[in-house]
Amino acid sequence: MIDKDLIAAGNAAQLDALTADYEALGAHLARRGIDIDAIKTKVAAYGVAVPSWGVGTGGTRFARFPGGGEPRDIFDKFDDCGVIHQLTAATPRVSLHIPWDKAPVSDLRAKAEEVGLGFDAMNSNTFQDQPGQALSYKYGSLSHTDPATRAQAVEHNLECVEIGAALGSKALTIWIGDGSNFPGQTDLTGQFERYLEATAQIYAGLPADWRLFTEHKMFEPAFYSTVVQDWGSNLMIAQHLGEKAFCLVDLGHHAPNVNIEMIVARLIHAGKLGGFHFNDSKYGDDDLDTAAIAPYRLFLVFNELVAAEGKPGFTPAHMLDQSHNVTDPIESLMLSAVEVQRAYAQALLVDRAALAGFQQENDALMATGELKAAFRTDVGPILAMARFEAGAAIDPVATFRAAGYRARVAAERPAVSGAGGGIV
Ligand SMILES: [Mn+2]
Repeated sequence: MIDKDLIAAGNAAQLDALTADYEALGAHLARRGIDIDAIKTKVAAYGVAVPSWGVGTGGTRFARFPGGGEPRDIFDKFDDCGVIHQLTAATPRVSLHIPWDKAPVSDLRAKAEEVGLGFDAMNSNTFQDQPGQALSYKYGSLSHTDPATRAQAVEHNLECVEIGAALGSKALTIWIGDGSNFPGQTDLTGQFERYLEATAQIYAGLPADWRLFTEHKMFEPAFYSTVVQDWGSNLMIAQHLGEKAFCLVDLGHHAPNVNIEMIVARLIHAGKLGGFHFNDSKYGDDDLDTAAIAPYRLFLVFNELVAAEGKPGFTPAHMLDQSHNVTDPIESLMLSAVEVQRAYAQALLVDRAALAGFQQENDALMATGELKAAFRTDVGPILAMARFEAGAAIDPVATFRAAGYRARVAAERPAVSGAGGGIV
């Protein structure tokens, strides 16, 4: 972890400037009828989960260039995730991936407690074969034509639930690579029905207070069709399974230019929005850093979420899901967590009564201007002040670099190669 004195020293050097910026922004927001401290309180209570696989250097479908000091196992990953939360106070939970993160439950619990983190949704893996696995997922898992292969995939998911229940997780996220690469390769209807039947068996094994998240994805690794291709298929699945089943929206899993905030609105209407995998994309499932490409789109998603705040049972799960090829994963994840917080804070600034009035009067110009006014407000001082008051770093990246953490773990952790990327 990072030395507390180092964080304090960095903060002390920046506190006067931050205080001046915060007060200036507070005066500006007060003129708009907004209490800056109320926004700060909501931001401080907001958290986004970090995926365990995100702290390793990811890669593309073509290659992986390992970075220094990459985590060797889940315990190293917990250390890295602990640093992210220590410096941002924005990532209180880690999302585990089985089997990549498999370890004795008591050891996992002890490590999480040591670094001050909780457990978010569990992630199963039937999109690749593991050593010693009896039946291959080459031609599918939960939707495979062979009943024994489907049963194996169901069994794996139930094991993930069992491990998660022992850890204190409350959700299972399923993403499968099932689909087809050629027209005619599969019976599109039969494959979907086999998936529904298998997933219902997983659903039946969920503890009473758990949620099941299914994640749609338009393409990759199957390039002609995927079983859970889009939010429509996903909604059918959630409605078929029952009240504990919800749809998970990964921002990169749609066709270019798809209106994701409208999908979010529709899933909210249906009571089936389970949560998010935040990342950004230019072309496909690029898994770029959140808000690196389209920060306004992220804001518009949060605009829908803030509008739905307070609805009964509306508690979507928020997680980052990125692949870091050319940056330090810890730095990317810290900044991405801050970007998600930023979109949330900006969305909180929208005058919802004014917006509703403009919409009612069909005043498109003023309505869109209301959103732009919120988006263009620099809420950075609110986020930094929330971090400072939580004992985190006013400038997380500068503090991380000053601490020399990467060099330190690089000396302890031997260089690793290929395995365990993770673009889902
Ligand atoms: Mn994802």
